[in-house]
Amino acid sequence: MSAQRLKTLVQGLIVLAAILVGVALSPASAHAATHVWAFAQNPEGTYNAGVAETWSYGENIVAEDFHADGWGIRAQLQTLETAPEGYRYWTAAGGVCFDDTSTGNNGGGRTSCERNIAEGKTFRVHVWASRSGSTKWHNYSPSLVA
Ligand SMILES: [Ca+2]
Ligand SMILES: [Ca+2]
Repeated sequence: MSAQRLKTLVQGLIVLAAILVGVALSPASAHAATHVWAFAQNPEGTYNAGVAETWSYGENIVAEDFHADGWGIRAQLQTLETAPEGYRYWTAAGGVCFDDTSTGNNGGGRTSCERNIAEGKTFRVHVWASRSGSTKWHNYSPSLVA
């Protein structure tokens, strides 16, 4: 190999290394959301009934009812699906996770529910307040990729 070709090869490797470092440090991968939550609040935003959280790794739900006000907190995961016609929609995935102020007290007042979403699927958590079959204050977290 001539000195000139060796020099060209080394320069090429330096450029390649710079590209790889750039990819590794790109903000898109460094700041991808891995944990999201949603609050069940009244429309005025003056009362926060509870929270539901989920994670992109493990996809479990943690629900917490904040007040002994007669209303419990329920939460359920939803996955983003594509209809044959091409439109997208959210659909419930897995069971409903329930917490009230007399439940989950060995977990700091929170109730954990084990869930699983298929790898690569987009999902979110739906939270709402419920009492004797009535529901209110439905809310949805930002989405995550499992
Ligand atoms: Ca409550
Ligand atoms: Ca509780």
